Amino acid sequence: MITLYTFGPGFGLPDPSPFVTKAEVLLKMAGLPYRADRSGFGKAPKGKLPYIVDDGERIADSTFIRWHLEKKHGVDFDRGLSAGDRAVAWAFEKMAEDHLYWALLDARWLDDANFAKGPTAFFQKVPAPVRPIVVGLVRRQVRKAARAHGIGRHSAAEIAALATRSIDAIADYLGSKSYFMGGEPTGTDATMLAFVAGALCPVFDTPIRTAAERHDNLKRYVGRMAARYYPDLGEIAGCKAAA
Ligand SMILES: N[C@@H](CCC(=O)N[C@@H](CS)C(=O)NCC(=O)O)C(=O)O
Repeated sequence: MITLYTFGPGFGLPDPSPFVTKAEVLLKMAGLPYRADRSGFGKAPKGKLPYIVDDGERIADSTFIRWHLEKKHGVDFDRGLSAGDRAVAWAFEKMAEDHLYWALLDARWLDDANFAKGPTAFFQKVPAPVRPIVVGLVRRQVRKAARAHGIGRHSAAEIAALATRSIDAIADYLGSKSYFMGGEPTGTDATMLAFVAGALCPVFDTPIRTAAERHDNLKRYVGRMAARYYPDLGEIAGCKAAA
């Protein structure tokens, strides 16, 4: 049985981490039995979640998890897609993971009001007397990482403009299709659900959410994906599960 290391559901999302959500949806798409374990962060091979343990083998990073499932378990998440479609899918995926993600991180962690409504909960287990110090340290690390990435060098308005462009691109490409690449789900839907739901998350007040809420097709898409992969949750990011 595969073990998927997660943070656990939060903020109305299957997991606060879009990368964990992506990995979980891929496991669900593959139809492979797995169990979720919330105790793995301290032992994460790359210091990040998700990672999986499959038959004693540890695989870290959602993309390497995908490739592992494809190779070891013979899954083709993109079956039916042409080489050109696979290229488009990859490009959208990386836009979400390496661009939109940073705008979401900035909005959740570096905006004081959003931080207080969300990530602050991750520190509940830290003893109260040292909590403000730990919180300050971690937020400084996030700020430093965002600066190193580059997004952290922009103004709030500039970050909002970049993120909005990505959200609009996702909505425009999805268009009236049921799933991102067509009538049936493919691997990229795992990523798109994770990031679109993250953008729509009603816990946080962000320009990214405002941009996503302008697109009814994105809300319906999250509801459709919720119905298919998380029927037990009933809704994701406030979007009711509906086929
Ligand atoms: N490229 C990685 C990214 C994973 C990632 O950034 N995970 C974040 C949560 S969204 C994390 O664990 N961060 C903890 C940290 O950096 O200390 C993947 O695709 O899995």
